[in-house]
Amino acid sequence: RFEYAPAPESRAIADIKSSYGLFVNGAFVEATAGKSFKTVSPASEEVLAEVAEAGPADIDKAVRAARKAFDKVWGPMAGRDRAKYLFRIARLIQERSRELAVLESLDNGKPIRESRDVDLPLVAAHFFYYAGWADKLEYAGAGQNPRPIGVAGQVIPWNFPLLMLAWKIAPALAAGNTVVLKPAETTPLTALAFAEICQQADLPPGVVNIVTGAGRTGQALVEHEGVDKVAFTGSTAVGRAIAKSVAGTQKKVTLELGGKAANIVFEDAPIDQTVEGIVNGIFFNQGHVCCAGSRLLVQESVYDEVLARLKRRMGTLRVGDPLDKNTDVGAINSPQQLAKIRELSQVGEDEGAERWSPECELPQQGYWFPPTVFTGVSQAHRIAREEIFGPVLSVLTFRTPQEAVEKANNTPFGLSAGVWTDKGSRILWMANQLRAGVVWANTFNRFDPASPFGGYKESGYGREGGRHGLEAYLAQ
Ligand code: TXE
Repeated sequence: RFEYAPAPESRAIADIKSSYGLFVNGAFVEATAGKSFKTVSPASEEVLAEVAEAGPADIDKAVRAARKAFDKVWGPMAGRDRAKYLFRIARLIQERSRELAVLESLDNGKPIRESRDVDLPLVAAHFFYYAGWADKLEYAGAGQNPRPIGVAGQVIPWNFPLLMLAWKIAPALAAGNTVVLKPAETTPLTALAFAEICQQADLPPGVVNIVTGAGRTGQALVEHEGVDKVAFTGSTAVGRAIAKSVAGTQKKVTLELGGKAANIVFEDAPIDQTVEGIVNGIFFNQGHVCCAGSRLLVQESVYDEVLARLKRRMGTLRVGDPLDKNTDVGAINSPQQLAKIRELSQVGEDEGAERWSPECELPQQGYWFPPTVFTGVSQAHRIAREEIFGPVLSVLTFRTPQEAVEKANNTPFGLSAGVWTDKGSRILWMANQLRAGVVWANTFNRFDPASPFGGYKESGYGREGGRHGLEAYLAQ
């Protein structure tokens, strides 16, 4: 084993305060009812900070501030001037990226190598990309004279806290909307650091408001009558509840929900690259990824070889301290998520699938789950149908391309899929057959601000990213 271990990234650089207020109308304020909650590092269970919990009165203030900023400043502003603010925000994110990466890894549990090399560069890239659109909206597909919708109420999850914020805020602002955003209750810190960046960038007060809290805060936000557009990323159950609660109102809605992606390996696939892609597909970000390649479909003729190599590679993954630059798999974000992963893994065993994990020592403190693979999985098994949202892979087999397509599409979700083959014509055929918003070929979990992302079926509706991502923030 490779034993070189550089010093962990210093947590001091994150400069965490002991308590945080809400960010409303350009300033940090206390919650009206004085309530707060704690955010905890999932790797150590240490309390990182006390964070204000927004109630209905705070949501009302934030939505009013957003409305005023929309009517008086941001809506009427020329696109080229909005672009200047977005470029400034993008550059500030780059300047503060080391600090933000450490903060993200502490609050979320993800390996620093991922927050530093994947999340933060993509966060900045989204602001740069949408800054470029702000003065070119007539090409965004909403007619010659595109208009913003108004106040956007945005609710995001905990798996990519700052990146989900960028996916939501950058296109909304570029199109001329103002925003009230609620980060997830287990990962509020980078959204609050982003609020400081808005101040540094001299963004007019009220254009961005950050309201922290749990589900009921999110519910109060999406149900507020001053919100014109709702954007949600999270569980299918909550997405469904939100769709119901806004039905019959004028609010526009986009939902990005769960997934159960098939990662499909044909016998002619380049084996080394494929095994790396399988590992990246399911163990990246501890599998807390809506488009994770959680169902591996392997052509029978190469099953033994793929499984042997996959297990060998899994044995080299390092699970542990998110701030250690050698860590491959970090901490599970919360005890609730850990309980869900444990429960579904137990169901997998009970239903007769065979469970395997490499030997690995898990830390005593914190929330951990080893990289796990289930073989002998059939389509009826719950671990082949339900989103586990953890480092757990279910393996199925197929003989023909047609069978691969049928199995891949046999899911209530339709967010993403992967195809591994040497044959170009097969990639195109598969991409057309698969009911998934994104189909990767000979790669997985690759993102680009210019590419639209979103699902079919229970994975939600609407697209984020690219020109399509702007349409959701423009009045038709
Ligand atoms: O999600 P929730 P949870 C899936 C994944 C995971 C499961 C549960 O399978 O195991 O969902 O995760 C806010 N009105 N995904 O419980 O509850 C909440 O505060 C308005 C997939 O964390 O959906 C948080 O900010 N908002 C997914 C956000 O919704 C409400 C990412 C997401 O939390 C609300 C996350 C309500 N009634 C989980 N209730 C993906 N697509 O990437 C909660 N919230």
